Amino acid sequence: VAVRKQEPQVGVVTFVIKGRKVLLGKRRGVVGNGTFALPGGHLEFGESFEECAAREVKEETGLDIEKVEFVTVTNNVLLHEAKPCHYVTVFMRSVPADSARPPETLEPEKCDGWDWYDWEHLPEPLFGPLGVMVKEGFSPF
Ligand code: 8DG
Ligand code: MG
Ligand code: MG
Repeated sequence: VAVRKQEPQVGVVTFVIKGRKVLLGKRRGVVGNGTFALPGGHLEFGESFEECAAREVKEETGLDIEKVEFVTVTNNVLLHEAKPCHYVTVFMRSVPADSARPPETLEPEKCDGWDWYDWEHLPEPLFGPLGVMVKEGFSPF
């Protein structure tokens, strides 16, 4: 059996902000199944963080975003997931280009659906890395 060397990967995830609300979706899959997380995914070769953020939000929700900016980076060693993994996660912030447009569930095998959630009343459980930040008092505003 060939054993693939495990290496850290780069995730880019985005707070899409509308007033005091953020866009979250319930994850499906081997990492963070059933938890609420930001739209995002893997940085592709040659991409800027801003490009990756906009691409992933578009692919996953159909929304276009503007004013994309870097917020913070965290190191996430997720050994207790169904598929153990290690992500350097880059958190970005943005606003929707059209605030009236509803998000679409474009990857139903990866997400149960997207919705806007008030920052003061976030759904539970949050996906591990996001939950830790929120518990520590982080705010994307
Ligand atoms: P891709 O094929 O579209 O590139 O990847 P994906 O299927 O959309 O990847 P993902 O799992 O949604 O995101 C990549 C990793 O980023 C994820 O496995 C762990 C890390 N990550 C965090 N926090 C968050 C978050 O809030 N949302 C998302 N989507 N990923 C996060 O550390
Ligand atoms: Mg993706
Ligand atoms: Mg994703």
